[in-house]
Amino acid sequence: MVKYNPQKIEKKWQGKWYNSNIFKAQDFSKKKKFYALVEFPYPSGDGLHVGHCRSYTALDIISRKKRMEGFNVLYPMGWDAFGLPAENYAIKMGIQPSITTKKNTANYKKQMQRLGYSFDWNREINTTDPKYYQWTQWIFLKLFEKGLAYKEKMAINWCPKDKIGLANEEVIAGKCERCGIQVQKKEKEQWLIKITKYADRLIKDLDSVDYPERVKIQQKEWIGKSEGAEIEFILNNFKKTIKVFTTRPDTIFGCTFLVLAPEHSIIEKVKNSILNWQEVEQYIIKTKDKSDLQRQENQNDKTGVELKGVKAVNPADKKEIPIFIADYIMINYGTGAIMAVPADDKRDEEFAKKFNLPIVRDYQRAGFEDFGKKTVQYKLRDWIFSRQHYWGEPIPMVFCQVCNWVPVPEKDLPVQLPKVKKYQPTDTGESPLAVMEKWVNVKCPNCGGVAQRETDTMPNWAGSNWYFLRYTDPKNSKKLSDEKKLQYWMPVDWYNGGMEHTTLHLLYSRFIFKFLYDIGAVPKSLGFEPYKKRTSHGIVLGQGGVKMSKSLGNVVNPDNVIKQYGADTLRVYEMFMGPFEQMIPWDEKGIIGARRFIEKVYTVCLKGDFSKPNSTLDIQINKTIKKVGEDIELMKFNTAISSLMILVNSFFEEKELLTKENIKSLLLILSPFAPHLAEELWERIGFKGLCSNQKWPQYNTTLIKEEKVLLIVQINGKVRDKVEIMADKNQKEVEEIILQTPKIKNLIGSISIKKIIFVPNKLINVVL
Ligand code: ANZ
Ligand code: ZN
Repeated sequence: MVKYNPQKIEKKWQGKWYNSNIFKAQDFSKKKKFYALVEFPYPSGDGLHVGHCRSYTALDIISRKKRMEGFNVLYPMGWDAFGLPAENYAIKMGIQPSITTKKNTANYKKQMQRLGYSFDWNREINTTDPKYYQWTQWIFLKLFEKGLAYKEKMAINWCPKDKIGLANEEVIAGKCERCGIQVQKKEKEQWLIKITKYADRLIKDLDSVDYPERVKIQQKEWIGKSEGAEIEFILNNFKKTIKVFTTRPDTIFGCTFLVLAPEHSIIEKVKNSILNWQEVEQYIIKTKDKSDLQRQENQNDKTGVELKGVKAVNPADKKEIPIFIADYIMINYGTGAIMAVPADDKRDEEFAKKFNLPIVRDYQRAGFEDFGKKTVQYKLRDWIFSRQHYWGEPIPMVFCQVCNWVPVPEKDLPVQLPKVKKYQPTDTGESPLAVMEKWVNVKCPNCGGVAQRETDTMPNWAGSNWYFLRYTDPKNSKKLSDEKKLQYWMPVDWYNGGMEHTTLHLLYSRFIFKFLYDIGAVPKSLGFEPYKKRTSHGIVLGQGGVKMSKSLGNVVNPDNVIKQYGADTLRVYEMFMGPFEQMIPWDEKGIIGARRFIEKVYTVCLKGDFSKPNSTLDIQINKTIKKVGEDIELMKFNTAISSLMILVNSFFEEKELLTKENIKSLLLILSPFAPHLAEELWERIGFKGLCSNQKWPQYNTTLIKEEKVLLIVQINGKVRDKVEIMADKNQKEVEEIILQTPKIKNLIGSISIKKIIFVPNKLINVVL
């Protein structure tokens, strides 16, 4: 027998698959469609990560099974290629980001093909391709046209060393992600997108999708809808009022002072009456250096300054109360001002204690609407859409002294990103594009006068907002995608991606889809949600359970694993390493185990002589077909593989009784996991066609009639109950059942369980 040689086998089958285009998704096929999506990667210089492989392998298995079940599957891949690393590399090495991107994407593609993924490469997209970002820009124009994109002066995160504006996600614990220096706040005009207008729909429509509960909760908390009231407090001696936002208007009689965010605009207006202005100004300046996170974290040690000489009147009891500024109040939530009720609010209580302010405990409760105007507040902010970076989509807007901001006419899209010599940001914090006079100076599209292009570019998220639509029609030059093709392919049936994108990409793209729906750019019949089902994989940690990172030198490169063990081994290992949604450390021993399993399959299939076609394995095979099929749908890949392992062990024991049909069944259900091996054995044993093109096997229901067993339940060795359960349940499943029965629940009460002894199909003993 020829030794198992994955390098040879895998290359051979990848060639056959990709040359014969068997993973091509057919537009308008009569078959039922299935759209499987994984988050497309940023092609970094480091290449594919074993963490990527977990997500891609999982949906590859699902896609392969769905094809075998007769679906017309769309499983596409592309590149989310704008972003900081390519720009940083350009700054360091002087190499055009477009050149590094090209090199990196080619490498990623090669790596993915080496893993045998069944992507339809005809539909490859790249967010940095002008033919793609033309439509990203088009969406921006539509947002502007509908009043959902606007420019406003805002405090942004500013790195004084790199002279660059940073997105929140680029600020790590208050420091610049690039150089580690303390980030400051700087006022800058920014483009914002009114995602807040969609806040309610983004909450409500979650009811109609199949997402993990924790994803729904995280999105709802992030949007942070809170119903409350706005109450006006009159400033004595001024013709002015301060509005506060409160969720507890009933506590107004307990309000003994007001607190404003240090940035509150009233301060400037009453400045001349503030007796301790110097002290107040000092505090305002100090606050500027703190990030929102630091302000919210530093909750135990409250700081603040009274605005001496200015007082407010509590509208409930008409008493005069002092006003403070303090950094625990955020300017961009509610009205940026609160009525402090130290008796009922912890933060206010701490503040009152520190500043010796009265705490009134037994006060009269007000009715919810006695002083209030009802309002709704959201934690969600409008989305800052400007970056002072080079490597992003140019924002297609022109500034004219006469006409103000004018959109670039649609026919002039794309606004191409010009090549620049220097990628360094400028001293003023403008993007590197600002110094490209030739590019910047244009005629006003409206009046023909002198005008300048917007030099800010879009954030990373812009290209991924709508990429799933482009896969349905990747080469369309007239529209972002053809209506009929959208109609056929959308919505995405199954989308897998990281938990870290729950409040970023996943929320942004749901919003943009709703917007495109509203303007009729996607067919109305599709409904409001782009993704029917969302799942999340747990990240892969380094050996020993620490995060994989370059500095620790524990990053596993899939290329090396493939070289040493083969792609099928890597695929099987990544799916076997643990429950899919859990974080799992990499384990070299586990890889070896996966390789042994693959070799066992190889040996048992080729050694069978099929001389005594008299199998006793039919029941187990049918059970395994059922189990593997169901487990794939539930993403219980690890238990699917373990039942395949058990089956292969039985094959070994019954070697001389194996039939060709037995082997055939095994190869069919193995092929989504280890597709190269399955193809090779399929061919060598003499079956016709490609294994990947076969029908998913049906199991024979009469053969696997579920048996029931009577299980004895003991506590501390004493028989306490007998329960009838399905045969072959594992310990965890049985525990779940018996610990829920009232009898056992009562007997255990709050006593802690020391251990559980389990004899399959017979007995479970709970030791307290
Ligand atoms: C009086 C009060 C009494 C409050 C009480 C709470 C409890 P959520 O639920 O998160 O919306 N608040 C309002 N604006 C704020 C801001 N800009 N920065 C910091 N805190 C702010 O919280 C709303 C409550 O948070 C509001 O209700 C206000 O304090 C505070 F027993 O008003 B409350
Ligand atoms: Zn003009």
